[in-house]
Amino acid sequence: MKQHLIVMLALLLAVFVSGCTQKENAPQGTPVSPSSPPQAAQTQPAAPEQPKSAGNSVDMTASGFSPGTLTISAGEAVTFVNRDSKAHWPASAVHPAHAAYPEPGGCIGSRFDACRGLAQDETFQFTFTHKGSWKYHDHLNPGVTGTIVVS
Ligand SMILES: [Cu+2]
Repeated sequence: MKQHLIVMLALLLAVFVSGCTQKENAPQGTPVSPSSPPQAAQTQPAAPEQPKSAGNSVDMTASGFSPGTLTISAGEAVTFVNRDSKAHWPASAVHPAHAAYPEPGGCIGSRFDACRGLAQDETFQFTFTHKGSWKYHDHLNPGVTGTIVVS
């Protein structure tokens, strides 16, 4: 009887040992996956989005608006800059109603209106959403005019 038990134990031991060896051998047979290449520079730095108004500006000087005609795309803003020592007031044509630009609001006839004289170096920015050729003037010098073409 004892012999039988010993044989059983020996068998169990043999199975146990072979199990261990198989476990140890397994990794050697499996292909080693190549380590992933190092990530090249996490992500491309996103270029900062330029404001749409970049570059669209009209200077107001003693000799009028410069440029006299400025062409932009719908949705872009234009910055009117007073480069003169005297005040200037950019506003939509036609003086005195100021209603040519078809966007209600503002102080007289449309939203395209600075609503006051701008002192030297002061600016007025307006975003044009309506396509068309929009004349404007200096409300303090109504004979001085300019045009914004919105395409
Ligand atoms: Cu006016």
